[in-house]
Amino acid sequence: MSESQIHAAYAIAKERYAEYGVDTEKVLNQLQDFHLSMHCWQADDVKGFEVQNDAELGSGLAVTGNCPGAARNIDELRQDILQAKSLIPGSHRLNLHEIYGDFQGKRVDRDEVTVDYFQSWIEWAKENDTKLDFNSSSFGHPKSGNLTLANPDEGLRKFWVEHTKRCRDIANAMGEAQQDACIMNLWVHDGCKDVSVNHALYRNLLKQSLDEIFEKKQPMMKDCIEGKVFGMGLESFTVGSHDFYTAYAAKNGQLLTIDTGHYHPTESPADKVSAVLPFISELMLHVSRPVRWDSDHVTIMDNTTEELFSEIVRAGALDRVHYGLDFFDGSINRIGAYVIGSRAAQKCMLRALLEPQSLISKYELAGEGYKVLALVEEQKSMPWQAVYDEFCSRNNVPVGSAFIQEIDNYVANVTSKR
Ligand code: RNT
Ligand code: ZN
Repeated sequence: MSESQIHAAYAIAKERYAEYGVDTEKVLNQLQDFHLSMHCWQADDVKGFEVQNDAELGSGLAVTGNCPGAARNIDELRQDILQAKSLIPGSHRLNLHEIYGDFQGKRVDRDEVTVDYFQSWIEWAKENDTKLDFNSSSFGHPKSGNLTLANPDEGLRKFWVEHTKRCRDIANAMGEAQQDACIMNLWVHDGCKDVSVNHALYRNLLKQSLDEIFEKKQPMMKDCIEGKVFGMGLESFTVGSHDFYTAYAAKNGQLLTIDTGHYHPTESPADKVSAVLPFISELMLHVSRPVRWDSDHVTIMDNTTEELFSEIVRAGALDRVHYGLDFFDGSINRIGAYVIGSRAAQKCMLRALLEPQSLISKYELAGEGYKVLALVEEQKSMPWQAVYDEFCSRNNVPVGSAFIQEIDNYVANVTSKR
């Protein structure tokens, strides 16, 4: 499609939305202000750069697929992230896990990590106009086992408490350097494979660990806590369940992370937005795609993601949500995975923003149910895609599937040589 065709299609879309009282120029500005936190771990199948670490990923997580070209070191990962970003409209953050430190060939255990190992990331982020978010890493380590922060072995529990405290220091330093709070996510896999009777013990231990971890005030970072239904190999019980963290966050003021892959298949992550926002100040999202289980497939425009973003917009909560991605598919081109997943998330947000909310709301409050249904249905076939094309064009990134050619070139020139 030529530039003039893109603009012509947009002009028509603009008029059609205006008929419903929706200002597409305002929406384009809102979309420009919608920043994803791109997870670094799609680039290398969650391996990270620890020198000592040849442990399996484990801890309830699994990556499948062996598409060639994965990033093998920090330089390759940075190059891949920049390549992906060049194909995604807008400006986006980068979400690092602790295992992605710049360890320079040194063995640094998880309870020894300091901001020194993230200095080069802070500089890289500044040079590339990118803000950083952060995660403590409890998986893929000889001490990971089935229990970390909820471990009855005091030595092991303290090891992971120390790790997580240090991660908060690092996140705070990142926040200071970028003059914008760094969002640090805490997820631990702790759970049981089979029938177990000490659930209360584990949950009290997790609470105790969290109390210790969050004791220190860290003004330039925000803590978020992420629950889950189950992990592979830990199918029967999860210490940090959604209820546990919702209660903890509501009581203690942390952010709650909603990972779209972490609920029962018929449970709606979208429905949680308006349920928890009266009690929880802000949310972090992990936008993912569970296929039959928490498989972390690449985000697409599915009902879950569309409904989730619509609920955020309808709740007037755009400024109370942080939008992290969390998928890792090793079976397809990894840059392609970033571009498809990020664009899909943006499209879901765009459609949510284009909804003529005040009109529909008026009908609903007047008891005119069929009009609500009619308008919500009608939105599905409105020309939102012309608005997205215009957004890509204004951001100087390929429109539509034209990014495929760019990725092919990158494979030919870069990743095929790895
Ligand atoms: C695991 C959680 C967690 C991880 C990342 C790597 O089920 O979703 O967020 O995917 O931290
Ligand atoms: Zn997650």
